[in-house]
Amino acid sequence: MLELHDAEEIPVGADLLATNAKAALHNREHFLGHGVYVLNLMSGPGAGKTTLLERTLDALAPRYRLAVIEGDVQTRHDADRIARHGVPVHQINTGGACHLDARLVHQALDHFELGALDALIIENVGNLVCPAEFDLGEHDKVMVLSVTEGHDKPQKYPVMFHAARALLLNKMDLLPHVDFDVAYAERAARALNLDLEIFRVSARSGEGLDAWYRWLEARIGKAQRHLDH
Ligand SMILES: Nc1nc2c(ncn2[C@@H]2O[C@H](COP(=O)(O)OP(=O)(O)O)[C@@H](O)[C@H]2O)c(=O)[nH]1
Ligand SMILES: [Mg+2]
Repeated sequence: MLELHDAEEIPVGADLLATNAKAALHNREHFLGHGVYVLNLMSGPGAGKTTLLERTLDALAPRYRLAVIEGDVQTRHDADRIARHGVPVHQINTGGACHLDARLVHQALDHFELGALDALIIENVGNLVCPAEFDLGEHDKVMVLSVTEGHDKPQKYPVMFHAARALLLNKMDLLPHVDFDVAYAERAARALNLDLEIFRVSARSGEGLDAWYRWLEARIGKAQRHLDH
């Protein structure tokens, strides 16, 4: 029974990823062609992606032309939150899938004028497994892990931490109330990904966010310099 299941699943999965890789390549060509930096924001549900995004938009929107794609299984709650910050936003509902894929993102691009943007931020569906496996054509994947989720998550969900260029350790304001060993979590994450940039932040208090904004500005600047050459 198990063998039959495996034999059926593996080719389907491989085919799906190959199809996604082609669509991701196509997206990347669009992004590079228009000089727009694209970030794929990933975490488990409730880690604080939308809250961090709202603060980031307020901090960077005066200097950069930004837009957002929101991914959720259902509802447009997050798109409504983002729209209140005066930034163009499009909501994707996957209807059940636990991640965005490159084709869904490509369809969403029709709602934006890419050439008029400096950066596009994609908030992925809240999930610690699937999003990391689907390339969207983005420049960077950034992960959020909140201190309420437990410091063992890098070891339990290694693919996410391996794929990310930066990690936001969020909800630091709650640290006195939870048993979360920050040094342990950071060591475990860096064991999977030596070059991982880690920011200790609180989307509530604003702690640590300036360093995150500076990093993001540098990444946007680098993408724009590539266009100039
Ligand atoms: N205490 C605290 N709560 C936070 C922080 N960031 C987000 N939250 C709360 O966590 C919940 C989930 O946040 P949300 O941004 O919707 O998470 P998402 O599902 O990852 O987009 C909300 O109730 C937020 O107000 C933080 O830094 N500190
Ligand atoms: Mg959200």
